[in-house]
Amino acid sequence: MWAYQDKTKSVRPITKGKNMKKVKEVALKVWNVINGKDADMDGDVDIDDAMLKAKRKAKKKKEK
Ligand SMILES: [Ca+2]
Repeated sequence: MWAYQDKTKSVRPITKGKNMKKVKEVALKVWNVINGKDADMDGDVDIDDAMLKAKRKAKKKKEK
């Protein structure tokens, strides 16, 4: 009885939740790259992306 309860109560929802979390994380990272938030594509939106975007903007202005 106890073993059965443990299986249905904890094992399935935990694995399902972890997978969903990973899928959401990956989807968010891909989305950030697509819409330009993650400029250096390292998976994080931080100051490095802002710096890279500023550099790209400066370069574009110079070329024109
Ligand atoms: Ca980044």
